[in-house]
Amino acid sequence: MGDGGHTDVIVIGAGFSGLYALHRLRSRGFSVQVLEQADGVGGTWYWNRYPGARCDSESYYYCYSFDPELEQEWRWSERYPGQEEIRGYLEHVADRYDLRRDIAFGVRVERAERDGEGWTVTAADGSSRRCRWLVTAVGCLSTANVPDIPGLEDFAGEWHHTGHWPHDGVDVRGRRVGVVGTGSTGIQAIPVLAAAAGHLTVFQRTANYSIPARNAPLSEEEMAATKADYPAIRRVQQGSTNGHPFVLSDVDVLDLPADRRRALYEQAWERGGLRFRAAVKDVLTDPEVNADTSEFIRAKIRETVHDPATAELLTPRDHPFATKRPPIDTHYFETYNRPNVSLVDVKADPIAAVTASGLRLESGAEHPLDVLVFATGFDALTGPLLSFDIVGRDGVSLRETWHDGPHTHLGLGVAGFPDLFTITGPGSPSVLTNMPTAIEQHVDWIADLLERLRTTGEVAEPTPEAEAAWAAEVARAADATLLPQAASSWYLGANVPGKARVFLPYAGGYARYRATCDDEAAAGYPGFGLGAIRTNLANRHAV
Ligand code: NA7
Repeated sequence: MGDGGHTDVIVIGAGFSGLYALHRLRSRGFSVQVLEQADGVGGTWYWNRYPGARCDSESYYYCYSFDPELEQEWRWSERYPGQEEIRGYLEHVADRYDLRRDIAFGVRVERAERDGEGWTVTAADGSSRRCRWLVTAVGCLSTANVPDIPGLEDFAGEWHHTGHWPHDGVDVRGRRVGVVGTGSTGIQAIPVLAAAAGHLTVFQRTANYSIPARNAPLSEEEMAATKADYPAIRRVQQGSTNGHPFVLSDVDVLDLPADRRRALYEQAWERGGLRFRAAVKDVLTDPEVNADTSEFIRAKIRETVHDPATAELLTPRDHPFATKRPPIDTHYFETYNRPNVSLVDVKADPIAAVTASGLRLESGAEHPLDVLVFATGFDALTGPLLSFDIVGRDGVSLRETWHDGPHTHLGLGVAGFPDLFTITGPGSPSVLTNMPTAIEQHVDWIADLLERLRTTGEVAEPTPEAEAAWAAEVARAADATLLPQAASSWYLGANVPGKARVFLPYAGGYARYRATCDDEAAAGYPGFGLGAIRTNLANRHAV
């Protein structure tokens, strides 16, 4: 196919990041083309349509903050937004800011190659487009991880990964359903599937901590109070560790007498959601505090699940609370009290094969199934960037460059890949924060840098020294927490066989990260090979 044109910027992806990048860059006078493989906007929220799909951040702050009018006009219906509502919100944003005219849907990028002073982007349909600056907005959790289990092709029933759920749903009524995986996704889907299925079998490898979400409809009064308070809410988010609008507790739980400590935990449990973690100071840095909190949650599991053997199997003992992504749920543990739900320990007796009629374990035990659901997660952070070819300066691919693990400067750019910017790339706080907050910060920062590049004609490319220093800081920040203790966590890339074990997101906190990015900009972007602006211009004139 012929030439698809030339724009200042090509943005790959039309989820939260891509939509905002288009809006922000266009408002700064750049011509922008967004390429999106789906036939609609939404990114993660376009694809993840599994039953119970819902955000763990609360709706009033899992949204854009760039336009106060948008904040005032949108009405969220529940404490946590469901998938359809988030997709509706993003469609509204696309319409409201007239974004669709610069988005090409159904275009799957296969290759992006550095080409002279710009990039050539080639799609699966053979079309190619050129730009000066390439911005990836491909998300962190968009490359499905389907385990390589022998025999899957022989399964006579239907199987689905939760991240590619059929758009017209899956009828599980009266059928025998199996779910593999008890991460955030499995924990959301299991109660909803159990309510409809004839029988649900959960194949659990690792027991997980989960906190009740306490989802509920939002009243007019609550919504009005939030809308009146938005400027203050946004200020708290900007100064926070995780981009959430709540302040972390300053109470040392271990100094409290037993009854007050218990009351603190109970109150946090009642409030529910990710606020539970925020109520326990140092829970991610102090092993003793974490052990105490973990024990509280284990006791809750025992209280909730009637059958003691099932309760024990559901009790996490191999990693501290919140060192893997902490799920939140609606009646997850209660679901195991249903007569149509059974739990199978596939750590003790691993899955050996998929057969025509179901799953077979290593012991030879057979579990007949009509529907098999893989809630087995994603090749996180690097997967989306390596799912197509990005070829930089000197013909070197990103895949080769990151063979031993990703290295970036600030999660925003990669040495050897001039004028490429990676929104929420590895090494940025991304998945450890409220994503829209992290995304807006990245896009605004990139937009400022592009304005400078447009004026000066410079090329931005991280220096190897800056990357090495940032890698050291990412490792230091992770090591200052208990996070690396969860050996099988996707934060470490450990969920994908053969993937390099590197702690992927930046755990130093959103506010600290933002300040680091601001310092980089104020210094004239030295980590991106640029100098103080006056020196550069003088050099250019001298030439
Ligand atoms: P996760 O958090 O990666 O969870 C995947 C689950 O699937 C987890 O329980 C895994 O067990 C399990 N798993 C993966 N492969 C297998 C095999 N081969 N056999 C048995 N069990 C397996 O993905 P989610 O989709 O739940 O969540 C991802 C993020 O999306 C979430 O954190 C939110 O940010 C949104 P394991 O723990 O590895 O033993």
